[in-house]
Amino acid sequence: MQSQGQEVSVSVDFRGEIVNKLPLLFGFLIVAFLIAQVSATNRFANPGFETGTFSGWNSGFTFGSSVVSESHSGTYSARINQGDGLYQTINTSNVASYSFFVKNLGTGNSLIRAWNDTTSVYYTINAGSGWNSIVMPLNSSGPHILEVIAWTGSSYEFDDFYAESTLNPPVANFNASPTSGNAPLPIQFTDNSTGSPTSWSWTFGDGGTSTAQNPSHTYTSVYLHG
Ligand SMILES: [Ca+2]
Repeated sequence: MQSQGQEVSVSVDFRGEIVNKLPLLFGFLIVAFLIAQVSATNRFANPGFETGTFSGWNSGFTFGSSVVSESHSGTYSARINQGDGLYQTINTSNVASYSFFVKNLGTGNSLIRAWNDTTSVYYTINAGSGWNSIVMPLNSSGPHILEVIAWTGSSYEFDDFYAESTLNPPVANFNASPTSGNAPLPIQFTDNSTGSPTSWSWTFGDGGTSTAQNPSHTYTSVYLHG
């Protein structure tokens, strides 16, 4: 029902992990670890609310919405009256859900409506229940429209919107060559992870670490790693 929206960056924040057991090296077992991660720089939290405005959000209806100083966290939250809504478009392919907190300010249990790319999902928010945590699954690859509407009841407050990425998480994988030899032994580690990781965290088992994608590490002495 929305024909336009602002694009914002969205976050991704997850990790995969694998343990690769190298063959016996110098007669001892060396274990190297790789954690492949996707950058978390795109995560966003209720943009605009904490500045006291709706910056970054579009209101599909013009009546009744306000940013108020009562808040779930930070300084402000968004107050939405019945029939009003908020939405924004996030142009990313790596978001599996978004989450937010909502409080029913009315006296009866009532409904909010959220959009999950293809259909509306209704959540009953009980009066007097305080802040409710909602996780809204998304079911397409994006871009996504994050949308909430105060469907029935009187008014609600919303706060702390997060886009969460668990879709297509990276799966860490790597190989190493050579896997045996005399010290000092330089070993080339090659990242074979899937899921387009943007950062890597290597632990070589002898106290050495690296954040390079394809690091070389020289084992200078025998080291036993449990
Ligand atoms: Ca807040």
